[in-house]
Amino acid sequence: MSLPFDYDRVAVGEFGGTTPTTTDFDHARVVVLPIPLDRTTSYVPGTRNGPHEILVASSHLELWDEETGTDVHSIGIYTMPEMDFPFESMDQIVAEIQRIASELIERGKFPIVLGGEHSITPPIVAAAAAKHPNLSVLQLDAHADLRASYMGTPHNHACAMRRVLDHAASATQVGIRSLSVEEAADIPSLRTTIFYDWNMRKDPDWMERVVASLNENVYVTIDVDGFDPSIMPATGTPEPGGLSWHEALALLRKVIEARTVVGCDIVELSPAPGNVAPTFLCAKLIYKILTYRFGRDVRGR
Ligand SMILES: [Mn+2]
Repeated sequence: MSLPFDYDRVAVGEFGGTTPTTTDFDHARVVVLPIPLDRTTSYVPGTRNGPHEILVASSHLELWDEETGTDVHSIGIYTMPEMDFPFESMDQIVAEIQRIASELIERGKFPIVLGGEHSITPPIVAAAAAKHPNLSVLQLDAHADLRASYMGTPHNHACAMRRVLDHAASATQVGIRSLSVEEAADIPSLRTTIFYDWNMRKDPDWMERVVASLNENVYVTIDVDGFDPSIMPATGTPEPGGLSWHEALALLRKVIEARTVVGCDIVELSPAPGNVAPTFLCAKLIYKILTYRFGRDVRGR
């Protein structure tokens, strides 16, 4: 077994805990990559604890999915050690994330990346776009994240989707309900389709329109603040409104069935002491995504 980085770190835990079927890196179809980056968070920090807490929560998941009649865990889910950041600059961090993501994707792994702040997404998209032509990025988020620069850096989490557009062919942004005057002015010139939270549900076919906006290959980035803060209060920049659990699942299932989803990240969870529900939501969301994406392969065995 050879891992794509040589940090002398102990794994923080396996996604799903101790499952009946375990796998090693070489045989895994899915690789969970924990990236506890928490450098540019602007309001309440704490995303550095997200990956560890999601992995702990995941050990309490039931493996059976009653919606699809599937237990997807045997597809081979391998959890990497947490990434370490012995670097001064965001440029170095971004380059290291891209190097590792490239290696995972080149080896045919389906990456599930756990943040950490949203600035981890652009280098993963860069790696995915190098492998998968005409890549679209589907973002679930409260914030447009389209600033050219913020707090003195183009790698701030508030710039994540602007940087994504440096690499991806297009973006589709869902649940958006917070953006600056400058972002609003820039949007018409950017390769993005935005589904604003205030009006997206007025069309009963809005999920089909999301799917129609996406190219064949799709990378999914889920900022947990895209969810309604009544079910997701554990994030640094909450916004009222947002997606329900069932809306998010229905949308993700439609996209996964209609397009080729090549990878995914869940970012901006800032675990709240005493309230495990938001953290468990993230663990369950990942398992649901894997069920939709790979459940058919398990059932076909
Ligand atoms: Mn956000």
